[in-house]
Amino acid sequence: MTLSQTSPFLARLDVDGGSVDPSGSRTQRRASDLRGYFADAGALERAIESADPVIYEVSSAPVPEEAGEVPFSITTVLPGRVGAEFHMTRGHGHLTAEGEVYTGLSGVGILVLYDGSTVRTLDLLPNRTAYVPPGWAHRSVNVGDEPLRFLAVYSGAAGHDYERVARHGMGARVLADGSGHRVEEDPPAG
Ligand code: S6P
Ligand code: ZN
Repeated sequence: MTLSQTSPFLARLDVDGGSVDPSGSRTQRRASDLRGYFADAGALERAIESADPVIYEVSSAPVPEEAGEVPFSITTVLPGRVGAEFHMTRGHGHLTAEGEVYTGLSGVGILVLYDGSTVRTLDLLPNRTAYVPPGWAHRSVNVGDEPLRFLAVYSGAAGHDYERVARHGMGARVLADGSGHRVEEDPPAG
């Protein structure tokens, strides 16, 4: 058995600040990083021109993305919309057949899962853990008025495939509907 180069450690989850302490990296995605992801491209360009807001950020624990390791991170999706579509992550699948768990920390969200033909949605809520089976692409959407925060725990061997979602989408979009939301089919073009 290979011993990890990572020493055992205890991390503090700063839910209000959306960070893991100690933190390995913190990544911000602004509207300008998300061209091509939202249905209303015009609304996205207007958002970029006005303030280029942060849509989401990820604070990761200092765990290497290597086989055998178990990285974890807090994602914060800020509240808001681009046109009718709620703020969301880019979404990705894993490069290997590895699952993942998401545990809600604060706010109200929808986890969209897509296996290439079937769409499933799960509520992302505090004290609920959503299971992402191997082979399902996943995207998190903030449908509330507060920041959506969740803890993701995944295999260091998983890798991230952004290409498939960037090209073919997630099979559905989460849109505002009155004071609530609705999930609309978004089949891949062609
Ligand atoms: C990693 C895990 C999350 C996401 C994060 C941002 O496997 O699913 O940490 O990376 O929520 O989403 P995305 O789609 O930009 O990686
Ligand atoms: Zn993932």
